[in-house]
Amino acid sequence: MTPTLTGSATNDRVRRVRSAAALAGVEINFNSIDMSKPEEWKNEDFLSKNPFGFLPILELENGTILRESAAIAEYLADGTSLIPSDKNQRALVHQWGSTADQELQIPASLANRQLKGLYPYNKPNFDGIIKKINERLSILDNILINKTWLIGERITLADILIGSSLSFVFSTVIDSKDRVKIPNVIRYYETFVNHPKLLDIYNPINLIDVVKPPSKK
Ligand SMILES: N[C@@H](CCC(=O)N[C@@H](CS)C(=O)NCC(=O)O)C(=O)O
Repeated sequence: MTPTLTGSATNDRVRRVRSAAALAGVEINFNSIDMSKPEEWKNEDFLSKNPFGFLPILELENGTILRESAAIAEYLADGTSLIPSDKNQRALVHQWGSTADQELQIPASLANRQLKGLYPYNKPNFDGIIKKINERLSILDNILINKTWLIGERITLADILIGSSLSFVFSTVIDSKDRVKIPNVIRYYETFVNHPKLLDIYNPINLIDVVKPPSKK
């Protein structure tokens, strides 16, 4: 039986898992659901199998439910060149995975929740988060000056984890006036999303043009 991934096609954590499957050449079923409507999927049966209640999940042949998108992506990429055999390079994959989540995706998600009214909007706090993300993107921009991929000469899981996080960051809180300052990151991101095996997964790419603070109620 083929493993089944559950989540929304445009969610970046789902995109990261599908990217790993596509590049690793592993077949998965995709159970496409609307993650933004938890009332439709977060029921007792779902929580009995996945008590943390988050998506995406990958249900394996033996019934095991795998959660955490980075772990699922690593599971799918196992045994391929997406995970280098060299011990140091493997550590670098984990290093970039932590950067993707801790330093980019999570802060962007906290800022985005303020924009969407899920958390109270606090301008100094919001601006502080955006400043930090921009500082990190600027460091990444320097690292990428002479590089196509993050580790060695080939695409690895590190690129999948960073690329998918950039997709979230660029579609939510880092707008065109900030993106223009990081040309190497943008070139890297475009190479990633235009990879022939990833094109469908990242389409449509909705880069945010101008971030607007929520209107006062
Ligand atoms: N660290 C987790 C995060 C998963 C996560 O936060 N999923 C969100 C959507 S992006 C979710 O399921 N939210 C539903 C809810 O909180 O009810 C991963 O990478 O898979």
